[in-house]
Order: sequence, then structure tokens, then C-alpha cells
Amino acid sequence: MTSVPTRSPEVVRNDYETQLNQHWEAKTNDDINLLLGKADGLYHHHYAVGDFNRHVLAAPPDQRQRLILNEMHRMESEQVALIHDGLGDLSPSARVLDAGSGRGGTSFMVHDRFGCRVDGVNFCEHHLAFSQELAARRDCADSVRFHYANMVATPFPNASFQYVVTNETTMYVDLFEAFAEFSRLLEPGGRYVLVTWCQNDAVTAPGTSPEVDAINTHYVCHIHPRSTYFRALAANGLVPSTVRDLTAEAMPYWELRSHSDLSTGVETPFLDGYRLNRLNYLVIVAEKAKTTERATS
Ligand code: GPP
Ligand code: MG
Repeated sequence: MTSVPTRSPEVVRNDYETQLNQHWEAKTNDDINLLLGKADGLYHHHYAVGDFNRHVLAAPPDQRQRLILNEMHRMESEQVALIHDGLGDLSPSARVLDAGSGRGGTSFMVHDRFGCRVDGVNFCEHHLAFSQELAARRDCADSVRFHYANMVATPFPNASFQYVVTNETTMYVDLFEAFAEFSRLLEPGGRYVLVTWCQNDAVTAPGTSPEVDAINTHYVCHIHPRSTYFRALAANGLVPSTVRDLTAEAMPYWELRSHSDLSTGVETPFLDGYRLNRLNYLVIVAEKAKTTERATS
């Protein structure tokens, strides 16, 4: 049973969000995602870190493409360990928000790992219907709920979550607006786990990387400078405890994907961006400050 309202101006709020929504609503025959998830019902809209099994490239021609897709799917699923590890020792009674939940892959894997309740938010209607149906089929619809909502303006009360995660979704939002919302939603001491690709403004000025421009055009997104993440976290009382730069580890996935018949053309700018260190792959864990008041001595 699915419950997806039709497009609302309170959720899709402006010209950019309308353009973005239309992009995702139109992306329904994305075999590069749909074929990967078929075997186990985990559909991802993120990439991966770590090496691939190099033997697949030497596989017999009649098996090679299938093995490449299997390997990409293994890697995308294993990427969710970055989120699991960032969440740490999570109690089954905790509530987790998955902001920008796609077709549900990360939400299901967080629930499966910790037994906790997960709320996913997304404004793409076919993604939402798809993930709600999967939740019913996976028999976890009471615990893993997907909501038609804008991830920077959600319907949830203040301090209603102990954890927020974003798995490669923050290139679609204004970071100050998004982190203000996540900070509002988190209990004091709550944790935000963020996996993202970003523009390395330590080596190139914003707006000067053709690779970043090409990816932005491909996905209708805005890749943010690395430093903006930290400014926006600090501005919203979200204090980083872990920062991991996995740029080198993010490359093999794209190398493998460039050998797939389903490659989409975005492989080259990702590979070039990472190789030139203009694009970074980061994992950040941050805690919401228990108080934002400054101590007076
Ligand atoms: C693309 O993944 C993912 C993003 C641009 C990040 C945000 C995604 C959300 C659903 C919020 P993809 O798996 O759709 O790309 P591709 O089709 O190229 O594999
Ligand atoms: Mg994909």
C-alpha cells in the first residue's frame, strides 16, 4: 500500500527544486540502478569506495557485463558501511532520518543492521512509491517509512531524531538551510553522518573545475566547496568528531563502471575530478552541541 501525494508547492518550493524534481521524475528507466538492485531489493543512488575484483574485467565476454554489474552492486551496498560505522553503537529504539532516501537502499540497510526505526524523505514521487512498496515486501513498513517531503523542510517536530544521515544527497541543497533543519531535528548530543562528494577548494577556486561543472550538469546538482561543509556545520551547532577523506578509494568504482555497457558518461568527470584532486569524497560525523550558549568565565 503506497501513499504518495501529488506534487505540492510546499515541498517543491522554487524553480530549482522544480527542475530537480522533474529530472528525477523523468529518470524511470535507469537500468544502471534498477538492474543492480534486482537480486536483493536494495536499490542505491550512491557510489562506492574500495577496490573492485579485477578478475571481472578478464571474464568471458558472455559473462563480463553481468559480473561488472554484480560487482558494482556489491560495492554500492558495502559503501553503506560508511554510514553504519559513522552511526556507531545505535540502539534499536533510536530514530534515524535518511534525508534524500532515493529508492530506499540506505534506509533498509540501516534498519536491517540496527533494528531501529528509519524515516526516509524524498520528493521524487516514483522513488517514494517504489521504496514504500519495497518496505511492504521486506516486511518492515512499520519501521522504515518513506515520506513525501523536502529534506530541508521536513514535517517532523524538533528533536525527534537521535541520528540523521545523508548518503550523497547534499549536492542538492543549500548546506546552511539543510544543516539548520538537521540540527532542529536532532536531539542535543544527536549525531549527523554525512557522506558526500565535494569540490576541493584547497586546490581550485569554486567554479573553476570543468569536471565539477560536468557532474553538476549531468545530475542537475550543485557540488559544494569542501570548506562550505564545515562552515555550515559550525553555523548550526554540529561539531565534527570524524572527517575521512576517501578520495583515492572512490576512484576504482568509476574505473569499473567505465567498463559497463550501461555507463552514462559521468564516469570520466568523476575519475578526472578525483585524479586531479579537484573533487573529494568525504565522510563526516558530527554531533549536535548540547548547548549553543558560550561559557562566560
Ligand atoms: C546519483 O545516483 C545520485 C546523486 C546525484 C545524489 C542524490 C540522489 C538522490 C536520489 C537524492 P544514481 O545512482 O541515481 O546515479 P546513476 O544513475 O548515474 O548511477
Ligand atoms: Mg547509480
